[in-house]
Amino acid sequence: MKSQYQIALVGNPNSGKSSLFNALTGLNQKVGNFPGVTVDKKTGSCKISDAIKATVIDLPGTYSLYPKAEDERVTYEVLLHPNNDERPNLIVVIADASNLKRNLLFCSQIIDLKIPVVIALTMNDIARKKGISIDTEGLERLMQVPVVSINPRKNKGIAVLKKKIAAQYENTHSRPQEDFIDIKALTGDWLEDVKKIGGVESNYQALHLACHATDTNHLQAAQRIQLAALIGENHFQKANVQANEVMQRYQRIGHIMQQCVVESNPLKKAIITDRIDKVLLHPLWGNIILLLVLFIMFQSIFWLAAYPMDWVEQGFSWVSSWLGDIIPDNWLKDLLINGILAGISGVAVFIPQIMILFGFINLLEDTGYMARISFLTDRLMRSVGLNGRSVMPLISGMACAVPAVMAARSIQNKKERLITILVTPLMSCSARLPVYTILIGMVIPDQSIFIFNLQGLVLMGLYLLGFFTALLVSFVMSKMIKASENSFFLLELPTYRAPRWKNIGTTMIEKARIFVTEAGKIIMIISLLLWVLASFGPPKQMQQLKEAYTQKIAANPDNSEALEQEYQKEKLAHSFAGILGHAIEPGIAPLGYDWKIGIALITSFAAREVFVGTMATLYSIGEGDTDLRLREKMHLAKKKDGTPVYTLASGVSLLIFYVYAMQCMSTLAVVKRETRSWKYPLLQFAYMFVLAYVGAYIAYVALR
Ligand SMILES: Nc1nc2c(ncn2[C@@H]2O[C@H](COP(=O)(O)OP(=O)(O)OP(=O)(O)O)[C@@H](O)[C@H]2O)c(=O)[nH]1
Ligand SMILES: [Mg+2]
Repeated sequence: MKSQYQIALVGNPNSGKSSLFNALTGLNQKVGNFPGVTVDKKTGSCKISDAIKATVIDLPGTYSLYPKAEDERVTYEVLLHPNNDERPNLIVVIADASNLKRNLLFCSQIIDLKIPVVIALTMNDIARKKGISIDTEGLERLMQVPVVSINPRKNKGIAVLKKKIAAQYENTHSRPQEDFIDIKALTGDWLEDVKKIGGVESNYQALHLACHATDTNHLQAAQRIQLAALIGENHFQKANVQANEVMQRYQRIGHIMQQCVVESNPLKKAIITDRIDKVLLHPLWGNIILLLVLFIMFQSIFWLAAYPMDWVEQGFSWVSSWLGDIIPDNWLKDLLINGILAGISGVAVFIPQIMILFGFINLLEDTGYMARISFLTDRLMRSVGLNGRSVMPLISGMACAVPAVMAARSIQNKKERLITILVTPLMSCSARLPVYTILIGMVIPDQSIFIFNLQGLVLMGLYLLGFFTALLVSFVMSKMIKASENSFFLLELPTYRAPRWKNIGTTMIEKARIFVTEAGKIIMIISLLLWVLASFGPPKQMQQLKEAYTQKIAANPDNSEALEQEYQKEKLAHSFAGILGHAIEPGIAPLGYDWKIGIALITSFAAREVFVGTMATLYSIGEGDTDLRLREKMHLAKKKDGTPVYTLASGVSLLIFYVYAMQCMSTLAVVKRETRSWKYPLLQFAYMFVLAYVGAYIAYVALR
């Protein structure tokens, strides 16, 4: 890889880096209209010209080369780590033309690294609306690097950008000889010694080495000692130097702006975004609208999805009875219909809901409303020890906790980041949706209150329960964890944009595909395993059971059908799965669950959506009747004493268990990676389990 030409895309957050990355590579890196969408690096390849094939790397946005949050650190490492595999041969700095001054500050810092640079100006359309016009040629001359206007959202200007990149490639020395500002004057001549010790070429890189001498991990111990001595001798004041650096850069940028940027009466051009924000960020109306938006989202997950869900369900039950007719009776048929098909249909039903959920979240992100939610909720978040920025992980946690936990990287304060990571899995993710839906469908009556669907309201209640518990747990944790850092909330509010429906459509389909294949894989494996465990048992007992029922049926041939069903049930109860379920029954009986639910609880510790697959398999093996739908079979299920298994009490208790329990290996793994310790995932698992058990118990006792 290293021999290849490497191009890094860097720039301020939300400037369009990932959009450009997608335009260059044809990949589908996540794009969203708020700062902090990308939190990790991602590479792809791109043909720049006939001669050049390059590796392009998309990076998290950063405001300066002094990293404050974890995502900024990722970029910092790529650009400044001297012997890094990803160290670029060329940097494309993406600069937001509607916010040029601040973006040029970062450009100037990158230029001083003395790696060849091309500046790509994005958001020219927005700049134009604001009445800003930019003389790109003048800018090119004054910044002394190539500048090109592009619109990666619309795929415009990409060819010109490629040409400029190719020109840089052919003439790699066309970078400014002099620093943008006099860096050596900021520190003193000893910077030359820093360069020698660190083995770096540019003054600016040396300055960074001096600033990070103690906390950087790419220096040898000897180098570190030498640097520390040098810094001490010369009374190097990091903060002062940094402040001076930024001031001097802004001074020069001010001159450049005067020469090549014209703003026509900026006051008159209040753009639409400001007008919309007057309403959406209004202390009263803003919050009412926020609640309304969320409310519509939950109602539509239930309402809108109901029709396509019905079609999927009917389709599967049709396929399975058709297969039942054409395949001769044998164990393979049983495995196919009761094992595999039952498991798949169990999840496939939920595709419409998953798509609607992801579509909605995508809409919030794409329009720029997500950043407003963050702004509106900052006060609330702060009162429980979190930060307005925590809202983005929390909301994307409604889709899936894994990327959500990673999204917490953009939170600067370490304590707030940690707490956000610990509570994010309390947000109900899409994998819980199938469990919620099936249980709600069974124990909550399908009726309306005013114009609202009761089942939809309960669904929303479960999401709210998860959310408010997350706040409560944060509050408790913030009192327990000590922190010395200051907390502040700074978030740039992006311009509103019309959603790109095509993109939202693609995301919805893509997420559905991932859900089906990823969840499908786990469910398939577990269903197969479960089918084996549920179909076989200790041979001796199974044989006895078989003989007993053969005799019963022979003695009572009129009743053979009912007896056959009873036999199937007994067989399941005595199978290996049955034995396992019965073994844990005493532990879960106080919550109102039977042994079949016990099996589902065990299998869904790998991933929650397995619950439905497990139920589907258990009930099709135990009942043998393929015409009834899963929900109906579960509805008819009885305990030993003849009372129904799924009552309001046990149903709600189970719902609450699923709201709280940490049943997801992938999330635990990502928490381990992000916190770099086993302590936190274990803590998380434990506290969530306690919440789940106690919550479920209270619900069962209260409703019984
Ligand atoms: N109007 C307009 N919108 C653009 C342009 N380029 C990108 N966008 C939009 O700007 C938003 C941010 O784009 P991203 O590509 O996610 O930005 P990013 O720099 O990767 O952002 P982070 O990963 O958060 O740092 C998206 O809504 C894009 O559709 C442009 O030239 N004009
Ligand atoms: Mg990005």
